[in-house]
Amino acid sequence: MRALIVVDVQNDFCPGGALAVPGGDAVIEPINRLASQSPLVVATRDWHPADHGSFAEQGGPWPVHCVAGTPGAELHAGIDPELVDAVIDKGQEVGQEGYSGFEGTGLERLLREHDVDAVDVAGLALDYCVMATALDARRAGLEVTVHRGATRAVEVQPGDGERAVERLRAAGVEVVD
Ligand code: VGL
Ligand code: ZN
Repeated sequence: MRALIVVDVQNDFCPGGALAVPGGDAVIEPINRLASQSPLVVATRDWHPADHGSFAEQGGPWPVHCVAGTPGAELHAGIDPELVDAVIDKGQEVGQEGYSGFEGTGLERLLREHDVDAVDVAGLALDYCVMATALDARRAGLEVTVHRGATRAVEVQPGDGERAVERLRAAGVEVVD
């Protein structure tokens, strides 16, 4: 059985959000298309406490973003909620980055319960949470396909998106357009 993992398509990662990924909202249409063809769709949310260690005011690298329960942490309204079967929140521990949807969550168990052996991965951001989630899916022994056209990279450093693709391929992840 296949599943689609929709990574962090939240208001704060889309244009106008606190940690906007350039062109972040361009992933919505292709994701809805993938989701409409997928038997199981799991959406992850970055879901941080207000004093999360990744925030600049705590000495971390990022502006405050995706604080649990705030509008910025909601899934973008363009993602068709009818197509989403489950939502997995991550990054809830102050001291854990929580880039991967598998880190400290019930995602692996959920996939096993549904006999998932292959996952499609899309969403935001390619060079952080999409990459970390896809790499962990490989480590969990799943067949993994990242749909690049349904992702966008933050590119803190130019080229980070391309480097993420190289790392993914080196780990045995299939990266398609
Ligand atoms: C993400 C930076 C900080 C992501 C999450 O979803 O890629 N990036 N938190
Ligand atoms: Zn975060």
